[in-house]
Amino acid sequence: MAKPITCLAAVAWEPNKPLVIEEIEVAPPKKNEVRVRVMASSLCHTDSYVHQGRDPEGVFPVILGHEAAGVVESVGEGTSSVEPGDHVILLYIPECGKCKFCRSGKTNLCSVIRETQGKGLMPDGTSRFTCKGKSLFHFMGISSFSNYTVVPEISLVKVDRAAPFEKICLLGCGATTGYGAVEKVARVEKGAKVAVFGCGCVGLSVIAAAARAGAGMIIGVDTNEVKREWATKFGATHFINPAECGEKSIETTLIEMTFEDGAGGVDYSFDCTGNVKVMRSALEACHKGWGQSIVIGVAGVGECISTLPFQLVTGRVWRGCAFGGVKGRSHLPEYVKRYLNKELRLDELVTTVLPFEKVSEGFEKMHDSNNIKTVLIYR
Ligand code: NAD
Ligand code: DAO
Ligand code: ZN
Repeated sequence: MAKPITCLAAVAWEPNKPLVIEEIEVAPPKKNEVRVRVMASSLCHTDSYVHQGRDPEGVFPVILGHEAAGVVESVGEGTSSVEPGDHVILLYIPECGKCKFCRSGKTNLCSVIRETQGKGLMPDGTSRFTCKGKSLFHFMGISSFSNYTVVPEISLVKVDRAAPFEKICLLGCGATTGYGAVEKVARVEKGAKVAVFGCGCVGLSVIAAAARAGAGMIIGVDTNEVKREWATKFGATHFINPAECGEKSIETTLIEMTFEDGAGGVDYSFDCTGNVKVMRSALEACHKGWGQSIVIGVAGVGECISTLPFQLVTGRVWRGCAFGGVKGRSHLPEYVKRYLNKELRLDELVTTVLPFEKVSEGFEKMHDSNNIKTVLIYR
């Protein structure tokens, strides 16, 4: 029978106050739960957004972190898909395989633990974390800024042991989101014309996936000039900094660049910025009759998107996806294999590696325009 573990975690006691490395207690996993030793966790904007108190549904005190890989330490009763020692990636979108959403075959948005996960609790409505006599909330069902965490069995997936934790943690969110959006949502075909707005980890993964799909034209768009070289390195055939467009809008520029047989516009566009104005440009840069724009970026709470309805009446399609439409337990083992076979690019996306205790420095690094991904390594 597993016992409580005492370990270190970065605790966000209050919004917008520095994270504090504290000694915490992690309770044993209950029925259908797994306790995981976190080995690597990368930083994502959602961690920072919630930490800053910008999500009104964010609860504190909390252990943040949701993009992670580790080793199974112990399993609760009834757990059958993993055992101690297995290497796993943690999943903020679980996959139960049984709920209405999983059974539909139309979405990856498994909803069986949605309510408790959204409240920062495990499915039984309680927390597994305690610090100084206080219960701490879980985050996105993961809480990886801790040496140990407990997650439902449906919120992790066993992967090949040959894969390095400090790279495959990116498959827990950013990289998978980009690849999935191209392959599972848009289904970009050979020769297609693609525009990618925002060339961070997500946008670069979109570019790499579009290149792999054989897209004929891949146009990276970013306001940060540094991203020209990054986009090109990942497979963009063109790059535009909107500042270069002068009086013209970025959408007009893209329509002109792709003009052929009397009409212009891209077959697929992807918003990887989270800026609602950019989302509109991305839609309006699409080809009349069939162009699809995929919203990936997460906008600020309460922000709305808009366009003229005529844009949709004339056949452009606005879609969105979370985690690239990828079903974690069904699809991620294959993504890990593809990484090991050098068919999926993760290595170059990791620009900073820090010991876990320097997580606050990692948050600072997110503002550095040369930084793509910061990975925390755990001892
Ligand atoms: P990032 O900050 O590393 O990259 C964003 C890029 O957009 C930067 O290079 C920035 O210079 C560029 N940018 C900003 N404003 C722009 C503008 N007006 N025009 C063109 N480019 C502009 O972020 P990331 O980690 O790549 O994530 C991208 C977005 O995707 C974020 O909003 C993130 O929250 C979201 N996200 C969504 C999912 C999902 O499942 N839907 C998953 C992960 C991340
Ligand atoms: O099922 O209602 C639901 C919500 C599922 C999670 C959606 C996540 C959206 C994007 C995440 C951003 C980056 C971590
Ligand atoms: Zn489900």
